[in-house]
Parts: sequence; C-alpha cells; structure tokens
Amino acid sequence: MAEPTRVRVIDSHTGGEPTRVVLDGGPALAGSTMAERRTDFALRFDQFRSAIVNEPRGSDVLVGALLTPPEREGSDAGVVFFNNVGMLGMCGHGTIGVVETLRHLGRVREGTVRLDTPVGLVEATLRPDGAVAFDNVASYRTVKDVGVHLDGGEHVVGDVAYGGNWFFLASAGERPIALEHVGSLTAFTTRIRAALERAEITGEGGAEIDHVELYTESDTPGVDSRNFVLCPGMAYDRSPCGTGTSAKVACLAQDGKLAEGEVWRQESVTGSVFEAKVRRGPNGWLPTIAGRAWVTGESTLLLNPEDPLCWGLGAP
Ligand code: PYC
Repeated sequence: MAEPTRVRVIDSHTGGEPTRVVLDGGPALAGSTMAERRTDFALRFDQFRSAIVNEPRGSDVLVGALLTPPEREGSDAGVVFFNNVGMLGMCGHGTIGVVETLRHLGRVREGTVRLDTPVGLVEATLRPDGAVAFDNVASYRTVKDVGVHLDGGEHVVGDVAYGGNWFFLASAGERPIALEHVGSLTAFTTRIRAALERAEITGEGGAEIDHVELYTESDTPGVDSRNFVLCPGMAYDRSPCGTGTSAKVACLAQDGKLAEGEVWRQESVTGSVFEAKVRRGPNGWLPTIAGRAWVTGESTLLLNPEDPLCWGLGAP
C-alpha cells in the first residue's frame, strides 16, 4: 500500500458559504509574487486543487484557500483561493474565513490582519465581536446598461463591474430571489453567462466575466438589497459574496446612489448579510466588507494515489 499524502485543513463557513483552508501538505508554489504562485498552482497542481474541493472530499460549493508565506514584509500570510473549476482572483467570504481560521489557530489577534492575494494586498480587521471587515481591492464599473440576448429570447440589461473578480450585475426583475427558486435562478444566470460569452462581452483586457449577480429589494428590515450570485463553477454563493458586494457598491457609488462611508447591507439568497462601505481611491472605489465566519471542522484529508477517485470527481 502506498502511503497517503496527509493534508491538514480547517473548514469554516461565512454566511453559509464554506471555505477550506489548507494548512499543511499542500504544494510549495514557485514564484515571489502571489500572482506567480497562483499561475504555478494552476499549471502544476490542478489535481491537488480538485482533490481538496471536489467530491468525494468536498463539493461544488466549497472554496479552497492555500496558505503560503507572505509576499510582502509585514503581511501575515499569502493566500491563493480556488474552487471546483480553477483559481479565483480574490474571494471575500474566503478572506473572512481565512482570518477566522488564523484566529482559531492563535496566529492572529484582534486588530489588523494583512493577507497577500494574487490581486493585491488585502487588509482586514478582526473585531472584538468576532466579525471581520476587509478592505478590498479597488472596485469599479467598466460598462453600464449593456444588453444581452439569452437563448430563450429574453433581453437582459446589466452592468459589468470588477470587485476582485468580474461580475455582470442585473436586476432580478419579477424573479423572486428565494431559496426555493435557486434551481431556476441558476438556470437563468447560466444562460446570462453563456449570452455574455456569445456576445464577447468581457471585463478589462478580455477577462472572462465568470460571476453573474442578480439583485432585488430585500424584505428584511434594515437590509438594502438581496442577491443571487452564480459562481464560476455554476454553484451559487450562499453568502452575499464579498467580491460581488464590492462590485455592487462600486456601481452604486459611481451612480451617486451610495455616499462615501454610508453603510450598505447586502443580503444573500440564504438570508446572511454583509455590511459594506466605500471610499474613493485613485483607481476606483475602495470597499470595506464586513461579515462573520465560523469554524466548522479541523481534519486531515488523506490522498491515496491507489484510490481511483484520489484526485476528485472530474479531476484533470
Ligand atoms: O465572497 O467573493 C466572494 C466569493 C467569490 C466566490 C464565492 N464567494
């Protein structure tokens, strides 16, 4: 029998969206910047990615976070986020999950936590009440009110915006954003994504728009909006999506509908809430997103190469 590779992980959820942090047993990534390390991860260790987040050890909804040594002096850790289909630029709920995991391990305390990510430095504050607020990368809208024709004949109008990942944001219109409708919301946003691809509508530099966000008003007192976010691997975000909320508040600020420092409460389809604010920055709007994560498990995954499903279902 071959000795299995042991991978120590900590699982958490942020507003219902799970994060699995890889502590030990992961690949040592080549590169001095986090962007180089993400490329190395994607090129050389895609099987490892799949083994950690895909079934039978994980599921389509799970986001993985591989910790690395920091890129910058003074940072607490480097982190590369990944999911069931590949790498993520940034991940808001994952950032909150990583900070809570580092707190759980005693590696950080209340106050400032600095994480190097492939899209830049993300500074977070671990608050006395356990909530984590992170200052996201500059977020901005590149296209307002672009129309797309879906294969079913509908015409949908929305905005293209960046919040650490690329988003298409559109009103849900008459479609209720509710848990009992996630099947039809997933089907609808999947068709939007396909239409964007057909129409060759992209983010800056031809970047794929791999997140689709529908929004509507919230019925919850004190909450501004409710959303449904389709993630790149076709799972929906159980949290309000940190990068999606960043893209949303950047659009609102750009339209003069959200003042600097004003609080925006964004609810997810599951009812979890993030609080967001923006400041004007030199390259866009600088969102601060706050939410809470909870550690749900500490475990050691076993990767046995003799197991036919060692590298996960759908492994490359
Ligand atoms: O919270 O930014 C986020 C996120 C991206 C994909 C899943 N969650």
